[in-house]
Amino acid sequence: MSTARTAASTLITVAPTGAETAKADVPALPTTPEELVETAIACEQAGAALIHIHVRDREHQPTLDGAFLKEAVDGVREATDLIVQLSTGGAVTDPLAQRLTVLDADPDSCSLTCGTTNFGDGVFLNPWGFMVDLYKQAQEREVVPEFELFELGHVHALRRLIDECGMPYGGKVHVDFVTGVPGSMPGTPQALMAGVAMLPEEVTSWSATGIGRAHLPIVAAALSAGGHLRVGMEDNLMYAKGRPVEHNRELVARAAQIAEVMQRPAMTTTEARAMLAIKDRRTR
Ligand code: KMH
Ligand code: ZN
Repeated sequence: MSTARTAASTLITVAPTGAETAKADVPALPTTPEELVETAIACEQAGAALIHIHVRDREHQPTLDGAFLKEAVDGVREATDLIVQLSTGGAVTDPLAQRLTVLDADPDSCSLTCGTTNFGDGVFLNPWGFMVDLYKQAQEREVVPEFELFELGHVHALRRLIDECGMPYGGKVHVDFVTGVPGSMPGTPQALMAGVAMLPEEVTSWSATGIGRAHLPIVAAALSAGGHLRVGMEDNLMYAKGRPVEHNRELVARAAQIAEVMQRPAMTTTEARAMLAIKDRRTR
């Protein structure tokens, strides 16, 4: 593992909503534009520097409709200094062609999953041609991709992507290990460290998230190994045993607290923008 990748501070990404949880089951999930912006403001104050957004429609259903995406990007950008990242993964039922339209909403960053994976009872499709099309579109539009790695094979696919398509806009390569999805890479420090050991030299920073009960072990493992953190209700709905998350801010605040104790305090949005080479699209 390269020590050059270990930052003095910690990028905290918040993934507040996701596409899998129903609002009816978890009323605290931010699904309206107002709730999303309120969440973004609170999470920035608690230590987040990047927000990974999945948008819901007025019935609280996941959507990739361009108008809803643009509303979310503009709303969060106006109210905060957070790096605005749109999910291009959407829900497992979203067609690939529609997932390729996400960058029309002009985000700062986009997720780019490096291969197909089991996703609970479903399959999260990311064929090679889709990855290449999305990557080239991100390069052309100067959007910084975050490479999502659910499997060790995805690390190898990232190597192939860089070899065949070159470096991302800005010249930085940031990856996020998504661990603990049922049927995919387990949420264990051992699996995470295997992935970190395989990262291409071009990778300049990495973060990790653990789904469900893998949440805290992965926070601790990532911080110990020089990685950054992703937290939020997309990945984890329980703050502690028997205690549901009431607001995404709680997960961000706890991550910031642990990072502080580990002498790697939460990164400012300015530091995060520099680390990821984000193009400045802010209007205020
Ligand atoms: N909702 C999952 C099927 C991403 O945002 O790019 C995919 C996902 C990854 O959440
Ligand atoms: Zn996502």
